Amino acid sequence: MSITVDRVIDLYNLPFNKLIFQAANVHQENFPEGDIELATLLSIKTGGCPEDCGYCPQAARYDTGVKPKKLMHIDDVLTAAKAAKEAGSNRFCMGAAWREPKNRDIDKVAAMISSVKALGLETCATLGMLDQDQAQILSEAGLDFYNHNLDSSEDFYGEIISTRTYQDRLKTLSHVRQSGISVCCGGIIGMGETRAQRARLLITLANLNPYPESVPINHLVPVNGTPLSDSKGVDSIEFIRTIAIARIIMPKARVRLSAGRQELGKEAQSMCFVAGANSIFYGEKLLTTGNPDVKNDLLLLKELGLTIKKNNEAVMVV
Ligand code: SAM
Ligand code: DTB
Ligand code: SF4
Repeated sequence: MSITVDRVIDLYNLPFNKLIFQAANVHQENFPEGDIELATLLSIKTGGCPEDCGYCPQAARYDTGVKPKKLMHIDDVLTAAKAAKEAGSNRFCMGAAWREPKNRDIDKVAAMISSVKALGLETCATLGMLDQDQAQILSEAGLDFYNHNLDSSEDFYGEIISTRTYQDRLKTLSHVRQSGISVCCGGIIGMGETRAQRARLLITLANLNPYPESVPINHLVPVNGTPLSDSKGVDSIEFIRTIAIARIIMPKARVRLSAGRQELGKEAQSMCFVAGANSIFYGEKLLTTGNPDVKNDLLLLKELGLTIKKNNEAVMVV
């Protein structure tokens, strides 16, 4: 049965306590271990992107101070992946500032994926739009997840991106799904959208058939030089509500508390975990912007008595 706007708006309008209680129950039923998944990001190709995504520090057309860098050498990617594993990460996500990869890039990234997987890490990549053949090659290389976000609801999308359509994004998601790779797809909150538009993003995600296995909920990181640098974001309570609703309407997804954790503080992050977030980006850098340091993240998880996912088991943070 598809989820309706009215149902999601009703959830947003619940008293905060009731919403969080409902979300925490759904979380407990579907993830009895309650473990947190740690995913480390690496920007394997940085900046110089031809797209015009209004939030993005890597778009060539905005003066953000990001220095463009060519595709990394596989040895350097493996060094970073080993360090991530050593630090306790479970998943390694390789991101490239491309509109879409060229076929020769796909072969290089496929080699990186196989080697990262051989280290015993889950693999994820986010490389822009993919055609069916490219998705197939990545799948055969051992790619576990492909990240491609819808970013916003369809009716707000045109205000932030003009160089690729919502339909283009849905098409890539369908190629990923067809190739047998698990889907990682979410969006950004705090770009100036209304609550109804946030609700419509969540509904579109939940009504993908099946819904994504991983749902990153990013809080906009406002970057100087981008059109959204002065965006006022959203209040942390609205952000926590959004996480709770994602948990309720996509009960079995890993809901990732993604970009913007530095601004959230430990209490708001803890509320996100109570509301059903069970994954974070782990490591001092996202792609080009900062992320809380590993030491503080482990301290927070320990303080909360939360376990982390390691080789499909929940283990205590030491
Ligand atoms: N170029 C590829 C693409 O767009 O699909 C992959 C990399 S792109 C940086 C991945 C995602 O990062 C975007 O879809 C967006 O959701 C997120 N992102 C980028 N800049 C952000 C920002 N300033 N704040 C929050 N999320 C951001
Ligand atoms: C996602 O949803 N968020 C991550 C990941 N998928 C690739 C990226 C966040 C990027 C934040 C801005 C930056 O560091 O460049
Ligand atoms: Fe390019 Fe991706 Fe940034 Fe858009 S989000 S400008 S496609 S790197």
